[in-house]
Amino acid sequence: MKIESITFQHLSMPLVSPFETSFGRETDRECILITIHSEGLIGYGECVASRDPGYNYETTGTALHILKEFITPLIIGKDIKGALDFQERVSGIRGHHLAKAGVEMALWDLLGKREGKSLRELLGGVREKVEVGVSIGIQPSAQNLVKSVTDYVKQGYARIKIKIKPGRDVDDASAVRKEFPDLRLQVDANSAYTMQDARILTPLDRLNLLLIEQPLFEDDIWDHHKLQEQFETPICLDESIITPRHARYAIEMKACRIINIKAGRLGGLSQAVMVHDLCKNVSMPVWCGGMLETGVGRASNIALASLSNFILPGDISASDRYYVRDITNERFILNSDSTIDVPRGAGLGVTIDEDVLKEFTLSKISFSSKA
Ligand code: OSB
Ligand code: MG
Repeated sequence: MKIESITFQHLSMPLVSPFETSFGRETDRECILITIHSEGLIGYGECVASRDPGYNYETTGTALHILKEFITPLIIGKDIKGALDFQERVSGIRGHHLAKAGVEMALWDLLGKREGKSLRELLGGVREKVEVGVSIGIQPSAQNLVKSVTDYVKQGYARIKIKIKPGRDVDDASAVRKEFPDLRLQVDANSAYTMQDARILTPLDRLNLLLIEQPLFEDDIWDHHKLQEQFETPICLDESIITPRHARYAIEMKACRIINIKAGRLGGLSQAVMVHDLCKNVSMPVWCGGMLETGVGRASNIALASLSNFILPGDISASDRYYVRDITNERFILNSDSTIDVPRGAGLGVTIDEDVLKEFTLSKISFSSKA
């Protein structure tokens, strides 16, 4: 695929409601839309970096820098064979996985459009609809949280994740569990605890949670192993798993029993599939995480979640849970069985609403090949 031009659009999308985690609160979500023109086709990708370096070290600012100054020169005007060829070309750039993954997504979209295959088909997905859940941010109070959970359960979500942080953990989770004794419930700490204060979380073990996500440092694997030994509830790693190699470390160290797969964090869909396969080989369940994606990244997540070892419901919700107006013409809706249909169109299977895109664009820059 000859890369004739590449465009980066820095977006700020107003969220339906603020999203608060242990590392901060967002009312508008920033991201970067990547558009690649190649041989008469247009591929779209979403870089899921946020405005602040709270989830990991990348931001929309660092991602734009890496995309413009380092990734673009390696691919513009070049004939890129596919995701692995792309990974090879950018292998000299250390880290910056969110930036790389956004471009890889656009390449998959192009590849699918060229071959007339959906991303699900290209990746080897086995499901036509995927089980989903909702990730609820920290609310003003436990009471507010229970109300929010109630609303989402009424809408049809059969799995709920709640964000926790020190001071807002056991009581919040217990309040939800009390109201919903049988709900598939999990918690996500986003690295907010040290080994010492993780002791506070011991009562969570009696709440029949699906998992406890990333309690300790974002670069830790070993202490999660020690913590897992103290808990019956599976520990799930998100932030710590940044390469297939880290997934192997976590498996070998018994640092977790479940992995949250995000293509962005791993540097691309190709790497996400590798982690999926590694986990499948050792019968470790995985699920698809989310980064409040627009319809572009959401289409990618849903296709990824159709792979066979995505056994647990993903952090993939309907479009209306995030945005009143999205940049794709297609909106994702929740089926009555808490699933979302996997897109069938070629590539990501989505098209762009140019008016909405324009409205939410903060800046735009394009590079074209000279040849
Ligand atoms: O840790 O899973 C996370 C959103 C932004 C950054 C990190 C995380 C999240 C979510 C949102 O939990 C999941 C979603 O997209 O619905
Ligand atoms: Mg997480």
